[in-house]
Amino acid sequence: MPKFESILPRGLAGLALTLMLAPLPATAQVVTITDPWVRGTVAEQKVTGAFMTLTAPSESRLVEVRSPVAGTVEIHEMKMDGNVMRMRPIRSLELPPGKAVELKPGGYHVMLMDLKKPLNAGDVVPLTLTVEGPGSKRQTVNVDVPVRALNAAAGSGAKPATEHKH
Ligand SMILES: [Cu+2]
Repeated sequence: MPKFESILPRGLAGLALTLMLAPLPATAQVVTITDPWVRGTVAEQKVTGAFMTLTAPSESRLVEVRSPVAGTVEIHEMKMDGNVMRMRPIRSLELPPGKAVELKPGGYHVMLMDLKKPLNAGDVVPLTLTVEGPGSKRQTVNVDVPVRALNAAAGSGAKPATEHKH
C-alpha cells in the first residue's frame, strides 16, 4: 500500500485524469458542415455563391465568412420583393440547435464577391466561418470547399448562375 502511494502520488493521478478528460470539450463540434460546394465561374465573372448545410449542436448563428479568393464575402438571403425574388445581405444566419440549415441556390447562400481569379471545377476554395454560440462565444471553422463546374447538375438541384447576378 505505501509503495503504491509513492509510485502514483495523488497529485499525479489527478493530473493524468485531467489530461484524459481534456480532449472532450476541445473536440466539441461548433457546427457540422455537410456537402459544401462553390459554383465555378467564367473569365471576368467576379461573383459566385458557396453552398452547404450547417448543423449546430446548440443555439448559434453564422456571423461572418471569409475567403482568400474573394475581396468581400457576404451572407445572403433570398426575399420576394413584389413579384421579384431578390437577394440581400443579412448580418447573421440563425442556426437553431440540431436543425440542418441549408444554404442552396435560390435560398440562403454565401456570396463570394470581388473574386481574385476565375474558379474552375476541381479548384478548392478555403472558407473560414465564424459562428457565435451560446454566451456570444465566437469560434471559427475552416473548411476546404470544392468548386463544381458552372453548369454541373450539382447536388441539391443547382441551377444556372444567372440568379447570382447583382
Ligand atoms: Cu447573393
